[in-house]
Amino acid sequence: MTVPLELSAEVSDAIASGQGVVALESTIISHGLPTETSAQTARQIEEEVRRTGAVPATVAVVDGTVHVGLSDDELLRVAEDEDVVKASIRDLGVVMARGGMGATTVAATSYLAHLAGIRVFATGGLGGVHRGARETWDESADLAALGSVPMTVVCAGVKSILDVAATLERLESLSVTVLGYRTDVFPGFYVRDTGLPVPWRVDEPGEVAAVMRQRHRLGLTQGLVVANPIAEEHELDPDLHERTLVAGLEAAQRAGVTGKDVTPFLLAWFHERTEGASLWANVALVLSNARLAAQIAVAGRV
Ligand code: PSU
Ligand code: MN
Repeated sequence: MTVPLELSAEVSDAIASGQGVVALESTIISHGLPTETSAQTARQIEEEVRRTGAVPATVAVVDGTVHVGLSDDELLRVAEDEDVVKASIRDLGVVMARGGMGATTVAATSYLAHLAGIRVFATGGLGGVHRGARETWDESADLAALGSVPMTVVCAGVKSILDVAATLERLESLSVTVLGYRTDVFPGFYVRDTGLPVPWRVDEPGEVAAVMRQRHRLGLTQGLVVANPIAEEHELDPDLHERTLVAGLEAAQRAGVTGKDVTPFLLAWFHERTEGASLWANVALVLSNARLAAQIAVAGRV
């Protein structure tokens, strides 16, 4: 076996002994949150997983090697180094060949965590179909990865900056299972309710684990999305959200931002224009997803 993964001792022991493990992405650390606080937030997310009885496995490419489970020094570099690139699946081979630093997206993290034998992954919001995709064809590689990697991804829904209805349609086409966690409506990251129904509702982590078990028996290769709405007290005011979004989309267009830079641009726009409210919401929802993912990982132990 020559799978080029460097597992931390903690993660490797946890996988070998069947302990619950939760994969965590690193794009959110390098490109999704302001640099001043992102390392601290990344540590908090890992701590939340540990507190719930599972082992966190943050994924990133460090000096050309894929790491599953980072040391504090590595985590700090991913959070703060200027030369860390946002790495989706298409970028992995290049970053590795060049010995570079890569922060893995939902797509790349799902793929690598699956290679490592991990079954549950927590993030903030999924990528999806961008607004205006009919002209730009901008659709996140997260969708194709969800369609081909059997990973359970706990998220706060799809980022509200996207075309949520179109994203749900694509998830259906790709045969991705979508579960609403204690909700009948699909959540939209900063906001609890996008007005769109979820195909299925579950109310306990054990129900998710039961679904995972049956899907595994069938040999299904698609992903499972667990949509966990942001807590009511952390939700962004829907009016502020709408105003900020409209202005942000206009600004992105004026500045000629395209491709992989769109999502980081809009997230930074929100963090700057909402006086920290969106940042607060973002951190709160990721912590909540980390907790739920850990509960699912623990419930899914055999
Ligand atoms: N959700 C967040 N913050 C982020 C992202 C998602 O709360 O930074 C990142 C994820 O890594 C996701 C990526 O995979 O944005 C999607 O980018 P794109 O739309 O370019 O595929
Ligand atoms: Mn894109």
